Amino acid sequence: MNKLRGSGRVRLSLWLAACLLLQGCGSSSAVGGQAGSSGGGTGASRPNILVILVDDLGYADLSSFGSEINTPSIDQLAQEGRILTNFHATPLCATSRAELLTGADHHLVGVGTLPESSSFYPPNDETYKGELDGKARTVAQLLHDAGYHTYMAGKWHLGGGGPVKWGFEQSFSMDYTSAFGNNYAATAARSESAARAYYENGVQARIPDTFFSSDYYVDKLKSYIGAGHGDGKPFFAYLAFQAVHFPLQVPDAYIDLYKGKYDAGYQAIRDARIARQKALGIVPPDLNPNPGDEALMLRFGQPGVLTNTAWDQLSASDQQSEARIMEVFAGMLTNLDDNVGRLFAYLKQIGEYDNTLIVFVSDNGADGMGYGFIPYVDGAGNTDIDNSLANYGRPGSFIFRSTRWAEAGNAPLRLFKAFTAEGGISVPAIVRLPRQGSGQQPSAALASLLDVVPTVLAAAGIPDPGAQYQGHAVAPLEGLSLLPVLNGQRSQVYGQDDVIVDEVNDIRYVRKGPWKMTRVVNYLLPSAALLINHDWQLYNMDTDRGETTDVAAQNPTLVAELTADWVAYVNRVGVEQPILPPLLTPIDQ
Ligand SMILES: [Ca+2]
Repeated sequence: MNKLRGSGRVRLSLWLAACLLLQGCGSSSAVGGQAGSSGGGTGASRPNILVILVDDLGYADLSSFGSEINTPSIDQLAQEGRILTNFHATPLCATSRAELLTGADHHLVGVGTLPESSSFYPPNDETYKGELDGKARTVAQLLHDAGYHTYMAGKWHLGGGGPVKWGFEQSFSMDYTSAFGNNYAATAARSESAARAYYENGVQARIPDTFFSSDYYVDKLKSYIGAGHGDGKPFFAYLAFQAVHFPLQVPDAYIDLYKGKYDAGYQAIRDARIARQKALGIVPPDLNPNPGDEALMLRFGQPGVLTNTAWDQLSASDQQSEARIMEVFAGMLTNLDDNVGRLFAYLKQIGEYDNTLIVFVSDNGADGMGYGFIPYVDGAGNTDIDNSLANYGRPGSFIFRSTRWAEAGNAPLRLFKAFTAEGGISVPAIVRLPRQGSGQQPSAALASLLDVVPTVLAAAGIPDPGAQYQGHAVAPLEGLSLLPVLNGQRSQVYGQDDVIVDEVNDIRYVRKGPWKMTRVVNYLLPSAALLINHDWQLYNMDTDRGETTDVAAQNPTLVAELTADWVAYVNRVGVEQPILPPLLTPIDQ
């Protein structure tokens, strides 16, 4: 057992403050629309539905979105289907999963905040427990009722008794409230502190010593699909990878695939991604990238650099560490892609691939904080993590991308996960319709996770289920089906007067037409009051998706209008102010 170097008390307090505010404190720590004409159907022709959710995958991390990382199976999906370049999630994990599965605003289904930050809200406040509540109704329940098999493998993070309580007839999941965990099986020789329990169909499961999360989840999903295959029922399968959330880990077969690829540093990688994005049509050729030099966020985790430092200002050893972290990340993503390919190959083998609607999406932008988080096994700052350079990505390590790598992950957008800047909420999204074999040009239609359930139901031929379920009131669907856009019948999902609003832990934004009003707060300010009173910023998304020029001061009438939209949202969904503890000054100031 190693004691981490540095100021354990302050580091621990920072971690506690940040993770309580944001997300991701594991319990093992001692400190605790309208349907289009095609795609729908009834009876035997009903399509299977596969939703693949990646955790913390950035806007620019897939090669089809401009990355240098090899993701050929996902790229093939994009070539057959359609890339959505203007697709939005919430800025954090659980809130996005609530919207993906229920089609309702996350506040209205018990997930106003994450399970980890429910303590910032009054006890027993149903809106803020961070778990699906009695107002929730999942797409799995609706599809199961309609005669679908329903399967899930992966990260749940919505509490509420887990997938077995929410319409999944077969499920394998990491414990129901955890945001992350060791991707390997914990053994006496490996890290116990990041280990999680796993549950299969509601019963705690024993995982093999050979467990690696992405490999195992796909194996499980294949076994579920195979067991139900041939009885005439279509399936709904939800594959929710732990990858590529921290800890960044990958089996040895992938760990050196990208050796030396990141030695040129953050800016070179980010610039190259932006150039490819423009060539691929992911972003307009005249887009002005966010400069990516904001000092809003200091990263305080180890290993890795502690600030928003430029590459050439890093020490040689920090460069070596940072490059290795990104090599591991890239290998982890290629492993995930290989697993996606294995699942596709299996669906083709059993003759089901062509009749499957496939939705691929991330739950939020690339993570750039790390939360200063190292799992501790006792209250004295002791850990069993081995973060020696040679062990990065291997069992027992616990590493994360730094701020600068996250900016590259979200190129050309501003900031990263946990912000309502575009880098936190713009996510890669790909949809392949059943029998679609030749892709279309990327769609820039504004869309969000709230649109997935309406799209799935429309494809399955299930009418809008309204605001009642099994005799009680539930939150109705809020989004629209994407099928008209995916079918090429329409170019936009939403009109210029439609308003889209979100809030998590007092982080917020309002979208209407080309306008986006948002607040970018610094969680590490010493005073929580500064966090709450931060000013709105205003950007024109049509001309400035890089969020480079705040035009709020020049548009007071517009700010007032969007503020009224915000207040209406607060009243509609019951937004409450979090009760924030005093935050601490970063350790390197
Ligand atoms: Ca996430």
